[in-house]
Amino acid sequence: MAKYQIVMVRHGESEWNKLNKFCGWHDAELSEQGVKEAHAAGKALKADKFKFDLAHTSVLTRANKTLDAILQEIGQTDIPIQKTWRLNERHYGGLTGLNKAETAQKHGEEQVKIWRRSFDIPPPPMDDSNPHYKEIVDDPRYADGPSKEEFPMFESLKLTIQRTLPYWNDVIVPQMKEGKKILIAAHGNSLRGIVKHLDSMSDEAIMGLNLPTGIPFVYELDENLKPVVSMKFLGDKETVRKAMEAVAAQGKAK
Ligand code: DG2
Repeated sequence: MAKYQIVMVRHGESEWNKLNKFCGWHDAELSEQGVKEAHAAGKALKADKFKFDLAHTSVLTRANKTLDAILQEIGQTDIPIQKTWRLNERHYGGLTGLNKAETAQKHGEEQVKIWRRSFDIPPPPMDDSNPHYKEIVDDPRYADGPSKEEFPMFESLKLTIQRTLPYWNDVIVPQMKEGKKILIAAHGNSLRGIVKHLDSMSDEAIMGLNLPTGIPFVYELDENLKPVVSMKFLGDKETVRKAMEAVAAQGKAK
């Protein structure tokens, strides 16, 4: 029997999703379409009468603004919001700022698929020759963490999970156990990490999961935090399937 319920959503389309660029820790804004998706996500939650006690998000604008739009739509702009770098997108290292299709033309679609979806093969590291290096390492939002030692220069999904799961286990799970209704607005890969954990997906199975932007999904968990209902999207099946396929296709050479 389900004891807990939690809702997650990947942010709406960002300006860099639209340009098909590897984004990672670059702080892209939501595109116009992304703002619409975020409001539509809020409307879908409202239609299903969802209410939350608190919300978690990353420190990146695209996730923060998605959350704000949702809370506006459901009339809950007053609930506590906890922001953490641990829910950030994976750090895309030296790929940050590159166009995904052009990268596939240059290195092959197979290599881009490995960089985007393999569990433990990381992208090349970011170094100070990357035009986005300084903007990320000097960003004051990271003054309170990650520490210099933990500050990533690249992340595989495995490394992303290693910094996201402690937050899930130490912060989110205890709140759920107190009976709090929680919404998480985060990113394609930080959420894939949580999904992999909840559904005990194998390293191979997670490669096939592409999360659409701006479509909330629900988990219902039993008392041992095992899913009774997994990844139930608030959207019709066909729309969700097409949106997932479109995300997978971003790594094609065009
Ligand atoms: C995308 C995910 O992150 O890219 O960093 O480019 O969720 O913040 O838009 P998000 C990025 P893929 O892993 O799907 O290529």
